[in-house]
Amino acid sequence: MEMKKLILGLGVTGRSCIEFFTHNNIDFKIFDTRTKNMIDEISDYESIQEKIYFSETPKDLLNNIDEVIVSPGFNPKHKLLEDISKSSIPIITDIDLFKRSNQAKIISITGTNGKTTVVSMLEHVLNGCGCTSIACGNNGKSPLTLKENYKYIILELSSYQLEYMTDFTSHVSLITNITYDHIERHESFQKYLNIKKNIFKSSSNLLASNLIKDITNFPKNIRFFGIENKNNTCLINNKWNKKIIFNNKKIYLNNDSFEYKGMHNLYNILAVLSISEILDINIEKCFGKLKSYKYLPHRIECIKSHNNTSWYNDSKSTNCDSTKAALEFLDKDIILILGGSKKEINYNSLSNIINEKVKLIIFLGENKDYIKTQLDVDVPTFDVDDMNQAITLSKKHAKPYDSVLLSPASPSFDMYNDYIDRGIAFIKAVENIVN
Ligand code: UMA
Repeated sequence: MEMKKLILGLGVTGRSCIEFFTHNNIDFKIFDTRTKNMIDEISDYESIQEKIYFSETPKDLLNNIDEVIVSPGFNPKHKLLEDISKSSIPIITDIDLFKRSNQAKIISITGTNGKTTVVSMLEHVLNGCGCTSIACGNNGKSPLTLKENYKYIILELSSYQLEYMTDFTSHVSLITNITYDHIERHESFQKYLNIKKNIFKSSSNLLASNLIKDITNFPKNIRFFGIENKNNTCLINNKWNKKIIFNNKKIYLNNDSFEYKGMHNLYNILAVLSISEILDINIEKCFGKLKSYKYLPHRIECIKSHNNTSWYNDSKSTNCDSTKAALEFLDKDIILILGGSKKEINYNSLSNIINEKVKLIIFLGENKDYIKTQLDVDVPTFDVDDMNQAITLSKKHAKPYDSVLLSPASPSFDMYNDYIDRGIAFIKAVENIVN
């Protein structure tokens, strides 16, 4: 009897697997825990509907299955996945499938924050320096859908992907940073950290930020990047590079310089310079290309200045460290819109920076009370029910040279489809109310 593949989840990942198997004449079945009507654009799959199973697992689902491809968002505690784990059927990811069929050099990036920025910055620099490359993975583009050949494939990998990956082969692997996050899924920080460290298995060049040097035992051949505040020098591939220096706004190389957007982005820039050096790309050329990089939306994005008050959309922030980075970047007298859907986080780590820089907190989202019980702040607060109320209240309290910052330190799923949807709601409300 002919063996088949089983795809778990019909999102971006599952759809890219369908495309790949169809193109390669490989038979497959799909299972998604949701009901049919919960899945976007399901009508696209009418012609293969006999292959798709929704919500309930039929008894014979695993018959003739020789491999399972799991989507990152598929619940790891689902009974089916537990049964498969106990069986001898291998579980892999779309990334493993891709690696089987593509010979390009792989650069793998993970980290709690900054990974999408680093992959897009690196893509910009490599292409600008004549090395064809594309950023894909957790940034929303499955590598299985690539149609062209590239010299380098830059993979953004989440812990959800690294947890199930089997093929870790990479020319370069890098961790941007690791802080407390995704504990609901991984149960403890130690497990989350160990999953992230998987990225270094079978990698030729290992890189990480020096901020995480002491949090765990890394392999001996790892190289670090980072900064030293005392002498304003930069660390690239374990070497203090005296040619590259910085002050609180700009980074310099010889006679060239450009403004970086916050300390967290200085680290992202040094990550890209470190990788470029490993790839033998001239550092001056790489530095020059970084000057024309355009930061991604929804990350400390200044969307409006009105009566000398600046309005910032940082909807991408789903944990305390990214909100802390935004607060560090802005000058004080900030009106902070905080909160969203509940996740296990220690919000007290924001207390000091809030006391130092925030003049008013506006709580929006289902985790309002959870955050309040943890914060130790001496700042007035208000609760609101929707984005329009948040903006109306911010406008009322904003004075010239204040900043209004949406940086929720929380996921968006209580009120929005995702962080993009939440960021757009913020931008629309500002456009309508602030004029
Ligand atoms: N779902 C079910 N039942 C299923 C399968 C999925 O209810 O059987 C739900 C999940 O709970 C989730 C949603 O459907 O809420 C989507 O899950 P999915 O894994 O099928 O999602 P994809 O569309 O394939 O998107 C996944 C990544 N999603 C997750 O990790 C949750 C996307 O990362 C990634 O861009 C895409 O693959 C391509 O690689 C998103 C993300 O939020 C942006 N990532 C997390 C993060 O960045 O923090 C890890």
